[in-house]
Formats: sequence, C-alpha cells, structure tokens
Amino acid sequence: NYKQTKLNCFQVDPYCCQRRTPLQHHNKLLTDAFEILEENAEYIESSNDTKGYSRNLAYRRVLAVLRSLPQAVTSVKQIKDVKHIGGHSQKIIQELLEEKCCLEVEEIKRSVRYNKMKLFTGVFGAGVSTARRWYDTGMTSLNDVIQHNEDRSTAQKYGLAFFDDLNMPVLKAEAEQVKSIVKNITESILPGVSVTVTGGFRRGKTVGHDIDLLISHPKEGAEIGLLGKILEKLQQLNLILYGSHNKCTYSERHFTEEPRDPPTNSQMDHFEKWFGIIGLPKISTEKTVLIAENDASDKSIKDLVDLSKSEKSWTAKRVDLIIVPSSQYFYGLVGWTGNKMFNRDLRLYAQKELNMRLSSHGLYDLTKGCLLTSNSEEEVFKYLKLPVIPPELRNC
Ligand code: DGT
Ligand code: MG
Repeated sequence: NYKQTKLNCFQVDPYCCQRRTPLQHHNKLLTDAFEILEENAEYIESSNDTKGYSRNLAYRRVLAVLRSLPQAVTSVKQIKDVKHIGGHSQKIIQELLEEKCCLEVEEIKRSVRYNKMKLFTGVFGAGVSTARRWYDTGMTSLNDVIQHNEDRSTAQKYGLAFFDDLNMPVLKAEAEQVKSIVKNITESILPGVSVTVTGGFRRGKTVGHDIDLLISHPKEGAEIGLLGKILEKLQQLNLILYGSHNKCTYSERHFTEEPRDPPTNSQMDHFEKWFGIIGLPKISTEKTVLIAENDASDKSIKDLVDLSKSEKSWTAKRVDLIIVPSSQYFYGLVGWTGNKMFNRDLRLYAQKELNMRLSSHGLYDLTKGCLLTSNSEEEVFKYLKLPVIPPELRNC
C-alpha cells in the first residue's frame, strides 16, 4: 500500500494557476531537456499550426507540471496518470531518468537550424517568424543580417547594434537602479506616483531579459499624459537609446463593460506603454539608490547621469514602462507579473470554469453581466475562487 501511494504521489490540479510553482524546483534534469524541446517546437511551428494542436504548448504544459511537483520524479510510473504528460513525454522522461540525457534533445542542441533560430530570436525586435525568414533566406550569422538590411525594422536595427549588451542578463540590482531613476523623474512630475518592478524580478528571479515597470497614481486620471513627460526627461538626460511609445485612445485605456472576448492566449493589453532601450550608467547601485532616495530633484538625476558620463560607461538595457490607471492596477499587476503560462491558464480557467473574462484591465463576470473591481491582488484571486498564489510561486 505504501509503495502504491508513493508511486501515485504526483497528482496535480489541471490549471497551473491552481498550483504552487517555485523558481527552484525538484526536476531540473527533466525541465532542462523539455525547455529545449519546447523552444525547438516554437521555432518549427508556423503560426497557422497553433490554431490546432500545438506541440510547443504541449511541452509548455509538461514543463509547468514538472516545475510544480513537490519532489523529484524517480520513476516514470509516478507520472503515468499525471495530467498533461502524454505518451511521448513519458518516453522522454524515462530515457532521461535512465540515461541522464535524451537523444532527441541532444540532436536538437547540435542542429544548425535550432542554433541559428536561437541566435536570430535573440535580436530585440525579431520574433520567431522574422528569425525563420532570415534563416530560410540563407543567412547564417548576425553579420549576414546586418549586411542584408533591406527589410530591417528600426527596432531590429537597434537590436543588432546593441546585441551583446541586450543578451547579457539584466541583474536585479540593475532593475532597481532603473526603477530609482524612473521613480525619481516621475515623482518630480507627479508626486505620489508608484513605480513597481514586475515581470520575472517580482517572481523572485535574480536575472532577467528586461525591466518591466508599472507606473500608476492613486488618483484615477492623474496618469494621463504622464508617460510623454517621463520620456521627455529621460531624453533630456540622454538615457534613451531607442524607444517605441504606444499611445492609446481613452476608450481603449479604460476597460469597457462590453465583453470583447480577446483570445485567451493573448498577452497584449491596451495600456499606454513604452518599449525601449536605455543606456544604463554603469555605476554602483549603492550610489544610484543613495542619490535617488536622498533627493528627488532634477539636479540629483543630472548628477547621476554626469557621474556616469565621467566614467564613460553604460550598458544597453531593455525597459518596458507601462502606465496603469488606478482602477485597473491590480489586474495589470497580475498580468505583468506573469509568468506567461500562469497568465494563460488564469485566463483559460476564468473562462472555462467561471464564465468570466480576465485581462490585464479587469475581470468581467459574463453570467452576472458585471465588472469586478479589485483593491488588492488577493481580491483578484478571491473573485477567481483560487488560493492566493504569491508571485514567487507563479514560475510555471
Ligand atoms: P524575463 O524578462 O525574461 O525575465 O521574463 P518575464 O517573465 O519578465 O517576461 P516578460 O518581460 O516578457 O514579460 C513580463 C510579464 O508581462 C509576462 O509574464 C507577460 C506579461 N507581458 C509581456 N508583454 C506583455 C504585453 O504586451 N501585454 C501584457 N498584458 N502583458 C505582457
Ligand atoms: Mg521581464
């Protein structure tokens, strides 16, 4: 009996938003391999395929389950009946447990296509379809891409120019440094504003690929026009290397009561935002925080930038600035904390299990025909009839 219980110890809830998924989990040997399979499936799948069965999504579900298990899988029998782990995945797990490696994964790691796709998707502004186009037209290096530059977007040109910097992991201290600079600037424009580091850093990651900052003000409407002013200051301080400002109309900014039914896999929202690259002064975070905390004046920011200029060193960092009206703040916070798989299942679960529509703007109860406003992240989970999963356990 004991043996039987031990073999069946892995029972998981179907949606990853129902599970607790820490950053450090017990099945790294397995997830390292499935991460390669998942990535490769994304490179291969055309966007048309994803309307039907998606191998990439299937692997993402396997990964989310493995990351959430309370202990290491030691026998394939333990996961025989576990949701989302199909026959092919079980075979791979068995091979990994027995051989400590998997032939299919090793072949992918050696394949030219996988390595070139990985290189090309590492260019800021280039998604999978762009990378595939470059690969299919015979390009094999970044130099090729730079030379055949007829159809490069502006973002891609900057992505290529700052490729090395942007492919260095962003450190948590650097995220805090950028937050201090933005908070400082923003506070001088609109006192009482909040600036929050979201994305992977909020989930406890110590490194990331970008810095996601949510900007909001307790007074609804006070945030209108704020982003333009922040960008002006960042520009005056010579911190911006490239950026794209997504303005949106008032009606788009506010979540209307009409259910629009966005696709549940979409991460896109209608907040006013800026996606860009900043030249981050390479100085100690201690100094930045000290200046930022002691003095919120323009001069202190200028000192900071002059200091960096005198040292003549900066690194390019990807930054997202998102303006969130106060009434939508906690939904925006959940959406921008992620991770993407957690969001995906949260939205799917809301739709399928509760007949509710969730986005980064709000939650709409389709049965009652009303919008559910929220004053905390906990309240969002309460409306969704889910246990409160802290950000550190949303690493699905
Ligand atoms: P990272 O930066 O590689 O360490 O990983 P994350 O988790 O920070 O990923 P990132 O920066 O791409 O996105 C942060 C979260 O925000 C992610 O869970 C999904 C969400 N997100 C990303 N882009 C958008 C967007 O355009 N709209 C919305 N609503 N959410 C987005
Ligand atoms: Mg991020």
